[in-house]
Amino acid sequence: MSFIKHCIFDLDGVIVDTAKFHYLAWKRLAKELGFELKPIQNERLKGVSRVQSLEILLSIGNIKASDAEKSRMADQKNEWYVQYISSMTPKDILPGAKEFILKVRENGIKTSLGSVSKNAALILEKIAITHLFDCIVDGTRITKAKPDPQVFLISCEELAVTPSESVVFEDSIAGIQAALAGGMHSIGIGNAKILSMAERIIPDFTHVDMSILVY
Ligand code: B16
Ligand code: MG
Repeated sequence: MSFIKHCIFDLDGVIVDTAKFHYLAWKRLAKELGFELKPIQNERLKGVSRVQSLEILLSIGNIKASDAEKSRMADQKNEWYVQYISSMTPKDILPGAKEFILKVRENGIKTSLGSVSKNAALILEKIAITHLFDCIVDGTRITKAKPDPQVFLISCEELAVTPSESVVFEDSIAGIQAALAGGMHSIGIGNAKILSMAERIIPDFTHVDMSILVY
């Protein structure tokens, strides 16, 4: 039996439901470009960087664009997204998530944020939980987005824990792939069919206790 020393939490879709705002903004951009972005297609955009998400969106719509046009589209999407998240408050934290993070900390386990979002600091500030993380790694600190494990490996290194002593909580396929590639344990949050490659899967943080951290 081994105990986890470090929990890494993804942000979008794990601590807050900003995944729905990303979807709304990408869907709005797709509509402007003349096609519909379906929820199942949107799964491919989750967890990957803004630039990669745009490339996937354009390939879904079969649309060619110059670098300047792509940059304008990404800026426009982010403008809409920032508008959507601007009204967030601590009430937007997903059920049980803050309580679980607090319990993890009470048990002497380190906590990190592992998000590829460049808006992560703004969101953490809005929901007032910045102080609950020993290490924050976001889109401004990485050169490679999920499924590359860099976003999770940085916190392991900074907190001097091994990947095998760490567990990643993720809602995206790319994020689970990143945890597997980095040698961390993985717990999928959400749909078991979509996240089938995760080691363990829970629907959300309600009714979860510390026993989930025993391997
Ligand atoms: P931004 P996470 C990711 O955050 C989202 O899941 C993904 O859909 C988004 O494209 C990415 O952040 C970049 O976000 O445009 O705000 O920089 O899930 O890693 O917390
Ligand atoms: Mg996510």
